[in-house]
Amino acid sequence: MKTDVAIIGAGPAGLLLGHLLCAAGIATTIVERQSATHVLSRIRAGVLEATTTDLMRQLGLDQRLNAEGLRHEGFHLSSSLHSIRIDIVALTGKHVTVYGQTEVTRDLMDAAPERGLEVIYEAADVALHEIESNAPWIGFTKDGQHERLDARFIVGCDGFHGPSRRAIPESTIQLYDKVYPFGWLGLLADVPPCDQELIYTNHEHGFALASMRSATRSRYYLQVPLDEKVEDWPDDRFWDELSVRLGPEAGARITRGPAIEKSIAPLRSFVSEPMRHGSLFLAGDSAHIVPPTGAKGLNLAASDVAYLSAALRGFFRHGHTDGFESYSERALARIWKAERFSWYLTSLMHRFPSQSRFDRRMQLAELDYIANSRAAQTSIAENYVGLPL
Ligand code: RFL
Ligand code: PHB
Repeated sequence: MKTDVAIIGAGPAGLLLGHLLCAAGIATTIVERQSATHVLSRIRAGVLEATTTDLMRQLGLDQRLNAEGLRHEGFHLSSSLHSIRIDIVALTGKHVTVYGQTEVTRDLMDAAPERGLEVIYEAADVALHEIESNAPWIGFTKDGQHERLDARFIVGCDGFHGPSRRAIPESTIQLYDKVYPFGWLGLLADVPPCDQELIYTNHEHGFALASMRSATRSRYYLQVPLDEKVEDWPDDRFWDELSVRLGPEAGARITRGPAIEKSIAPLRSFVSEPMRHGSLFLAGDSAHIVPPTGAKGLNLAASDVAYLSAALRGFFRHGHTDGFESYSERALARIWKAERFSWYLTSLMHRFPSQSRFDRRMQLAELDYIANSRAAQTSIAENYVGLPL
């Protein structure tokens, strides 16, 4: 098999990039380890920046997003002493859209066959070869057969655990890593959300987030210790704890219902740079991870592929190499700022096991400052809606 660009991974980064390249007439094949059903069963991001919705619009794949996406004009930061509404539209002129990552992925997957984007699911043992040459290739096993996919470029969109980043010689990359001493226990339920907007709260028991997927589907998260087990959190325990952490007002508006999904995700900040080695590019979670507190992960994957698709178009249409030579630097400039914002919001809103009385007063002073400063609120809002490309 032969193609121009071979993409590893059919998450949002791989599918978005595949569609953008296909639309530019660049032959593209995606190789994915899991089945399509499995990819769609992962419940992840919920908040889309304009960068991300613009790409769906550019592809003409925004019909369902327009019909079902919820326009959010603000969100709340709260603690026992504060209830701060960040009015993102008043502060930045921009809004965000609540539309699940699962739905973005479904829209991209459904449109792939009719647009000539080939996606090979359930490909095992994916391995990268000759990435330092101009003729790299991917080896994999499909239905027990060994396959070889030749390409001009390989793009690793295979998430944090995929093989692409590991194919780059260690001596040529720098890794930056921060692991937080807690995780998020998430619950999805078909009940109306407790508020029209998202609430991020810092309670003495730990962080909680009230989010949603629609007017009838809620998504909630609780900060839990890293060794916590989902089995120890029957639905009733989750709802009880959530109503304590959200406080009497929002807590009283919670509608309880059976969990459709419940899982624990660890929190981490991670960057691997540069994001190119020879004919291999990295995009999305394969190169960087943010803790979910700023809702930046999926949106960074989208901005990476916006830069990379423009660079590859320049190469295949006009033979320009400057775009792909500067890809890593351009993408990382935006990534590091999203890393900063996600780390900042995580540090502000969580209870750390090692937190001293002084650290706690710093959180309270910061929240007090935000509550009373338009400048501080503007800084948070402009990061939340997404920095310019
Ligand atoms: P993905 O989605 O992990 O997709 C990678 C794909 O690569 C495949 N793969 C392989 N394929 C072939 N061979 C191999 N050996 C392979 N190994 C892996 C995988 O099966 C998979 O299909 O990475 P991508 O595309 O870079 O997308 C990144 C986003 O998924 C991620 O950043 C976000 O979900 C993060 N995130 C959020 N981001 C936001 O922008 N807004 C949010 O509100 C938000 N909330 C969240 C989140 C992530 C969470 N978790 C579970 C970590 C909330 C949570 C709880
Ligand atoms: C979500 O709805 O899953 C969600 C929303 C906002 C975040 C993280 C996750 O910051």
